[in-house]
Amino acid sequence: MSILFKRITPKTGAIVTGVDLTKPVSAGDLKIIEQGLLEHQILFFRDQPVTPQQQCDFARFFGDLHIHPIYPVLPELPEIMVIDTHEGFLPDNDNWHTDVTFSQTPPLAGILAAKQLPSVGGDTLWANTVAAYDALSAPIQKLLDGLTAVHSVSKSFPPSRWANDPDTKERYERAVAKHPPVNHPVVRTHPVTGKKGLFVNHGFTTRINGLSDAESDHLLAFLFAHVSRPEFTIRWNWQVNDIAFWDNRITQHYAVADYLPERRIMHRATVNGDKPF
Ligand SMILES: O=C(O)CCC(=O)C(=O)O
Ligand SMILES: [Fe+2]
Repeated sequence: MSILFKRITPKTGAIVTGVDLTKPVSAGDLKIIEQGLLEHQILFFRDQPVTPQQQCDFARFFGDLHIHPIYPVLPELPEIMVIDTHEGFLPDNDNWHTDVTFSQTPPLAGILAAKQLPSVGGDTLWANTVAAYDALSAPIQKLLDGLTAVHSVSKSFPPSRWANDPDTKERYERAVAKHPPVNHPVVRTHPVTGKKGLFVNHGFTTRINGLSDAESDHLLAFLFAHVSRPEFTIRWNWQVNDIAFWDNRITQHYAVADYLPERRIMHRATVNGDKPF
């Protein structure tokens, strides 16, 4: 078997064939996949019924794994975050975001496996933030290049959802205390490819530093809308045992919440990343 990448759009996303993630993947194949991720930003693998342990083993080749401080995780393997959404646990990823940008060192990548799906719906979209940055005019790129913005955990994880429930309150309050708002560059340089991507997201970014409130609000609103233009995005219609692997440094994603009252279960392994520059 040799690994092949089939593009989904000209710049973003590819389907990978010729690899079985339920078996140890050779060092050579892992390198090919890593290169593919840099080229395509988001990779999709079909028919990969991985166990949580196999998912972690695959993810670990790319770096140490992150344990989410708020979201539910598997008790026996906390490196697996569980997104089990239904009428009793409502989806909250239906906004454009880059994962965990409330951290000083947001994740390098997310690896998401579809475990249980609604009969229809529950797609996920990804946006290529390099393509979005490249499409801006030179004067706007120049303006953004020197700016930083504030990212806050409570924008996507509000106390109204997490601090009122006695089951989640204590862990939530510890997470918020440990993660005060952080500053990141508005335009991030990819540490491997050197490409620049927009690094503000609707999920966590609250303010652009050095601007008035009105300037920050309007500029952020423009950038959030810009990054989600169809030209920079792909939409994935999941099958059970699909895996998506995205470069979290230069993408955003949006989980479409159109399937209630049906249930949807996803497992995510998350690879730690570096401080953005
Ligand atoms: O459930 C999904 O499709 C994506 C959820 C999400 O935002 C994530 O896994 O980081
Ligand atoms: Fe996410």
